[in-house]
Amino acid sequence: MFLTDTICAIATGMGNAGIGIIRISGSEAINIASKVFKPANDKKVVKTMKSYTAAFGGVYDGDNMIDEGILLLMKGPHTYTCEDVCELQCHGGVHVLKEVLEAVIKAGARIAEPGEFTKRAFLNGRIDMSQAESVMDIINAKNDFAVKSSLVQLKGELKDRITEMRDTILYNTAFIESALDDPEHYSLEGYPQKLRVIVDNMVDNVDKLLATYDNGRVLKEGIKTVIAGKPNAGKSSLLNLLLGEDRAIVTEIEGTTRDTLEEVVNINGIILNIVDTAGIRSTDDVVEKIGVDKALKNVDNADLILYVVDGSKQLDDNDSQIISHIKGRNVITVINKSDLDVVVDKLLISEELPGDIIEISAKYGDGKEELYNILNDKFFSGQLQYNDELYITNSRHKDELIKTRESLSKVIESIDMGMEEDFFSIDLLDAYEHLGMILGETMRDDLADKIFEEFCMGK
Ligand SMILES: Nc1nc2c(ncn2[C@@H]2O[C@H](COP(=O)(O)OP(=O)(O)OP(=O)(O)O)[C@@H](O)[C@H]2O)c(=O)[nH]1
Ligand SMILES: [Mg+2]
Repeated sequence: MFLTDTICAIATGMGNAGIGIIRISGSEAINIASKVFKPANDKKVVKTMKSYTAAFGGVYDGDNMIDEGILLLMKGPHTYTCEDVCELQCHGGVHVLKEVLEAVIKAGARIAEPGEFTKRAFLNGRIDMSQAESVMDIINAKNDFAVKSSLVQLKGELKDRITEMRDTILYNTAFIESALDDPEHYSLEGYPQKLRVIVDNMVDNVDKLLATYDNGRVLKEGIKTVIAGKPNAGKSSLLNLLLGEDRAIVTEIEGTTRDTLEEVVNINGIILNIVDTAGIRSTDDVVEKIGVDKALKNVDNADLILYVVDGSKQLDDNDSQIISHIKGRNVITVINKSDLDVVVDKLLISEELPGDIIEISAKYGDGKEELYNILNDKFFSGQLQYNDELYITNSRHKDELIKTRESLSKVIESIDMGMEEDFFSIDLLDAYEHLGMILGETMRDDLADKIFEEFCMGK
């Protein structure tokens, strides 16, 4: 990719819509726009338009008018890419947009690669990698939380915190270096103790960021939730209740659900990626056995297990097996069929599975609100608090923070072992590099390319 050429792409979705936007960015953007766009007002000339002004007119392929629309002209460096940017707002039909795009290409632009506009913003220094990634996160956001946490990141909150730590590291490595070079003016007397406090503090900060990851990821991507229990407990009925529609087949026959069934439910902003599974029991039926194995596999990978118990029956061997399988996991025990006589030994269950236990009737909907409240408490500690809090939601950032922490721990070890000061520098600089990876500063080009490739076209 060359930063010198001018790129273009359809920036809006490919479906029929009111308007569709072709975006052009680069040193030739205004020149190219002047070739394909003629203002309706004869007195207006594209090349002399002021930055951040618009004109109405015709879009042309040579002499042939192909659409009517608005040109929005923005001059660098105060644009998304820091380059000159022109946006042609045309009619939003797939065919017409393709025609306009072709005209723009004929006039000298090249089609942009996915994420290339954002990549230019990054390469031109307007945003760092964490901000670029947050742009993608906003586009892919599935709920309020995901948007809000990405906006915090886009504003540069993560960048600021990381930069602060990097500055501290740089200052200290420079100090060590100077002191070793020039012991007359800089004394290392008592310095390791001081450095230890500083590094401890940084480890604390890294840990705080890392601690937000699980919640952050779960809130952004949804909670991997598995409904599990023995046959006929009412698992599929519970899925239908949460979905508010008859999605899964429900019958009184044990073993109705044979395969897993996945659905997404949004409960007050919490996204549950729910899997309904086959009833777990020992069976000789080959097909059913595959379903049971799949159910167990899903249970093993879940963030949350909704363990459905048939409240109208005593616990049996199947229940004991399931209980021992899910012990110690994140479980909400759902005693179902509360509309019937509940005879199941709840005390025994809560001894085996401490944690939340609730009675519901999946068939009639009793207890649904209470289940929602439990979910709320579990994942938001009682309250939605995402105003300006910084969450780590990106696994790449998490991995780099873990590596940063490892390097910092080595510094502490070296200090405690009374090693020479230049040992500290090596690990401090490692931490510096890993933090730099989050910002994209110490990142290899191929990795940066990979990140931008995941973007959609036109962004
Ligand atoms: N009375 C009553 N019956 C229920 C309730 N929930 C489910 N049932 C009945 O229990 C039977 C089994 O329900 P399903 O939802 O198919 O149970 P399942 O756990 O998915 O069963 P499998 O797919 O076979 O593992 C059906 O006849 C339901 O109508 C409830 O809350 N009250
Ligand atoms: Mg079922």
